[in-house]
Parts: sequence; structure tokens; C-alpha cells
Amino acid sequence: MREEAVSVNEVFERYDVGSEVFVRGWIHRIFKVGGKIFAWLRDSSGIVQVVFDKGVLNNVDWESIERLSRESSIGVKGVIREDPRAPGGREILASNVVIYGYAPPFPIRGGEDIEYLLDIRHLWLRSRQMTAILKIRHTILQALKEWLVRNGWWEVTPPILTGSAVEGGSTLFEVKYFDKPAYLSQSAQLYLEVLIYSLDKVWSLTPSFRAEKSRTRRHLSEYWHLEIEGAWYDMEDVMKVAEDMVSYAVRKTLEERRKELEFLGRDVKKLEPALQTPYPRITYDEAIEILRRKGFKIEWGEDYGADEEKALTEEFDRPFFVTHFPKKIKAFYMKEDPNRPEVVLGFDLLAPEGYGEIIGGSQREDSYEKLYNRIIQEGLNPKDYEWYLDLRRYGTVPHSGFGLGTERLTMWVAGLEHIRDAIPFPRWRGRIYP
Ligand code: NSS
Repeated sequence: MREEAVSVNEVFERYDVGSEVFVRGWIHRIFKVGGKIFAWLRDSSGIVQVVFDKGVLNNVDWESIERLSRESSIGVKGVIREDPRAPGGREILASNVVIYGYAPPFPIRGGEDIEYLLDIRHLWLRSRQMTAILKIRHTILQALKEWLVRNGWWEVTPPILTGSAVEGGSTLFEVKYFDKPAYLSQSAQLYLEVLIYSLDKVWSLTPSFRAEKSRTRRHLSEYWHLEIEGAWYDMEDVMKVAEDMVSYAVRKTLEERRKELEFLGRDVKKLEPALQTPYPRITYDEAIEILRRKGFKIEWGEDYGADEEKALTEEFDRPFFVTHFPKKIKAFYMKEDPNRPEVVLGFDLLAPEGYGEIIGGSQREDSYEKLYNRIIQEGLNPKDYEWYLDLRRYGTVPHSGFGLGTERLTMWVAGLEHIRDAIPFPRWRGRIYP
């Protein structure tokens, strides 16, 4: 039987009661009531009830229908009927059935613990929760890319195998590259900086790798990193890009993924303040003051951690920037503040509700001498960065950029407890399966 298939969603939105349709999918639930078999059929668009009635079936015997179970894959032809007891108020009365694949008892029944679900991630991804999150992730990525392309930013494709560190050696993954060591990219930034000399405004979306030693609710060892770099942009200019992009992504998600957000139990009201830009801005100094007021013992010059970030987010109902960090806690490439050489023109964007950092960026050091000295001070080998230093020798320009962790953004927008659910196949120390 070959038929033009329609999606489950179309059974509700495109066809009238009484129409005959052919739908395909997987059985989500199946049960017997009064001699009939009822199945909830799932595809990517939703769930519809199918009724199997011995007297109505044409092309299959009853025994084949009785063998169906959760996750069996089938196609069903039948007439749409109204039924207030069915999900969405409609059902399909099956007249013809194609059975693509039977399924042994499904290893997920509900109530399993998270470690178990991670071990059968390839099956757990079929759950309605994961489907909803995957769709939200899609919409967020689509929105970010759309914003960039519409605003004249060129997409470029930097490498993943690299010869040097961007974000410090402690989280660097070393790989064997023929007979020499190489590294998995932590950030495309240095390559994007090269490419602004040809294209002015560039962006890339790539995997980034961080050998994070501990497993936390917001760190992965492989994540999808959206990065931008703009020639002639100062710190304030790229902060404006960051807030416009984030608010655009939130707007699109609220418009297009409301059903999924509600399915996940996300309180969408809490996302609404993020539609308003500009986002609040505080300096690192102000952040330290707030933290001390809240009872944290923290000295000027110290980096703050997850608990401190969480406390800061209690002060705001929308994303906010922290700027002007002490030089010694930030990366070598950040530009020194001309008015205050002990701080750099760097910023983080923190999401509210305890989520914390989703973006890190800065204006870049554009003076050859200053950059050279920072490389030495950080104990890096200037030989490894010769090509990067050349960018300051041949027609240096003021420029700035940032990196956005797409799982961090998804985690906040979808209201997830843990970053692992913002990506289909999470990786962290000890886990690389499946
Ligand atoms: O280390 S960052 O703060 N900054 C950079 O890598 C810059 N070189 C980016 C740039 O300017 N082009 O990382 C940027 C963002 C950070 O704000 C997080 O949202 C995310 O990348 N990030 C992570 N997400 C998930 N897991 C881990 N381990 C992780 N580390 C950073």
C-alpha cells in the first residue's frame, strides 16, 4: 500500500471530520477496550488516536494488530472521526494498516532515573519532552542565524583542529595529529579575527570543546558555539548585537514554539521581559558590591563562580551585562580599558532565574606591543601566535566579538534544569555514549 501520507498535525488542522487520510508513525500507547484496540500514534508533529475494529479492517488480520506494542511503527488509512475522549478530540478509524516494524517491550516506562535514561539516550530522544526541546533548539538556532544574515553578517567556516589555545590550556583537549599534537578548538575567535580583514562582519556556528574537569549543570565538554566578530565594533557596539540577537531569538521562540514551551511547563511570562532592550548593564565593581551586600566574601580581583552568578541574577528579571573585569581573570586577547589599565573591555551576558552566563565577549587588544606583552605575561609562546600578532602588524583595526553557548541559551529559554537536555547527545567527562 503506497499512499500520500499526511502528518498527525494535519489530521487536526487541515482535514475535516469524515475525510479519509493515511498517517504514519510510532505507537506511543496502546490499550484494549471492549474488543477494540486503541493506539496513540506519534509523529514529529503530535499524537492522534487510532481505533482498530476487527469488522472495519480490510488488509490485515486481527492477530497482527494484537502483536503491536509501544514503539511499533505503522501506517494507517482511515476516516477521521470526532471523539471527545481522544487526545485533541479526534481519532482515525483504521481500515488499512501497514506494519513497518514490531517492537519488543520498550525499556522506558516512566519513572526511570536520569543515569539510566542517558544510557539509552538513543531511545529517550523519542520522548515528547526531548522532541519539544529539540524543536525549541531548532527555532533558537534558526532565529540567531536569521538575525545575523539579515543584518549583513557573513557566515564563515573555521577549523576544529587547531594548533593553539584560545581560552587557556587547562580546558584544552589534545589529539594526536599524525606525529604531532594538535587541539580541538575551544573557540573560533582567532580565526574569525583573521576573517574580518576580508569580510568586516563574520560569524560561525561550530562545536567547541572544553575539557571541563567536573560535571556541572551548565558545562559540556562539546557544545555548539555561535561566535561573531566585527571590524570597527567597540565593546558597546557588540553588546548591542548580543542583546538584539537574544531578544530576537526569545521573540521567535515565544511566537513559534509556545506549544512546546507550555508542554515543558515553562512559565512563558518569565521570558517576556527579555523582549525589551537594552538590557541592564552593571560593571564588575558593581557586581562585587551587590555580592558583598548579599553576604558573599569576595575580594576585588577574584573571579566569581556559579553561586555568585546565581545570586546576581536574582537582581534582574531579564538578561543583563556585567562589564569591565579585572585584567588578571580574563583572557589575553581582551583590550585594556584606556581609562583604567587594571580592567579590560570584556563583558558577560547573564540570563535571569539563576541561569547565569550565556555569552562572553570583548573588545580585542589591537595594539601589537600590548598584545605581545600580554602573551608573554600569560606564559604563552609568541611563536604560536605569530599569525595572530600579524593581524596587528598589517593594518590593525578596533574590533570586538563574542561567543554564545547555544545550549546555555536553550537551557534558559526552555527552562531546563540541566544543560545535558539542551543537546541531543551530551558529552562530559566520562560520557561519550552513544
Ligand atoms: O569562554 S567563553 O566565555 N568565551 C570565548 O570562548 C570567546 N573566545 C568567545 C568569543 O569572543 N568569540 O565562552 C563563550 C560562551 C560562554 O558564555 C558559554 O555560554 C559557552 O560559551 N560555554 C559553554 N557552554 C557549555 N559548556 C561549556 N563547557 C562552556 N564553556 C563556555
